Amino acid sequence: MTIRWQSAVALGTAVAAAIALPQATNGAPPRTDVQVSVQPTQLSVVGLPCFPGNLTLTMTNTGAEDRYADLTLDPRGPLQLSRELFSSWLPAVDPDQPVSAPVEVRVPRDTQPGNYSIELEVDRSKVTVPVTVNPLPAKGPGSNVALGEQATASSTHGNFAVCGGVDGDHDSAHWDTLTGWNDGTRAVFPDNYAVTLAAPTTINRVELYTLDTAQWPAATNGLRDWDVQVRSGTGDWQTVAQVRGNTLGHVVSTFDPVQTDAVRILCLAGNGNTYSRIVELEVYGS
Ligand SMILES: [Ca+2]
Repeated sequence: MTIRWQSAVALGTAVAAAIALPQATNGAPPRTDVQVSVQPTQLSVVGLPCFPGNLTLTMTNTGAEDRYADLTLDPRGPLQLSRELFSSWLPAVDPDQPVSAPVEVRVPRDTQPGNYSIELEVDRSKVTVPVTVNPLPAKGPGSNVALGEQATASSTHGNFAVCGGVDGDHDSAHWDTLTGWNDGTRAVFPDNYAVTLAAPTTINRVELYTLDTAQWPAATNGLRDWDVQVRSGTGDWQTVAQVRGNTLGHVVSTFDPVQTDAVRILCLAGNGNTYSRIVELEVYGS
């Protein structure tokens, strides 16, 4: 069964945001004039490479003196952070001027599901961000084996995320929320978008969703010509299906069963001759 957007959200992203103030330790008043907030205040992640959790850290100097501050992040258990230190100069200005930085949270595929945390600390004042690691989605026969796996691309437009094409959301209506992949070389082809599978898998079908809305129809904005390719044991890419002259938002390519550890879309042309746009790439076995 395809995992759709709602469950993908539950797997990969998080709950409502709020402000977390530094807590006093040992009953003493807070020792810091740096206010820390984290959005969201807790995370839910899964051990798939393209489903990282994302936090935004914010420090605000609420005191009267300019200062420098170090926010340290201590991941507990198997959590892997894109940074474990956020340092910033914090001028004392009125109104207060918050300074923010993103943090990506990943867990290895074999992580034991359960509850973990990230401990944040500034001036010995601490904030705890609870992190729930969810079980991996079942990828049995008939499921989309590309879901959440590592995506790579020849280029990616700065407003987009390369993982958007394997995030479980194939609805073009969500395009503005960056749930798809858009290449970064306007009017230059070919481009390519690839996903590495968790293990060698026998597949026989690829479903590609390209941009297709009332405002941005596939016939003028979607992908037009592409090859579906699989990676061979020697690392070469072999074409297993070709699509030419497409004007639809959803195209199914079937081919003889082949075992492979990666699938690639070689994008040869886009309608409107602008960009390669993939809302979702799905890969299935027989
Ligand atoms: Ca998507």
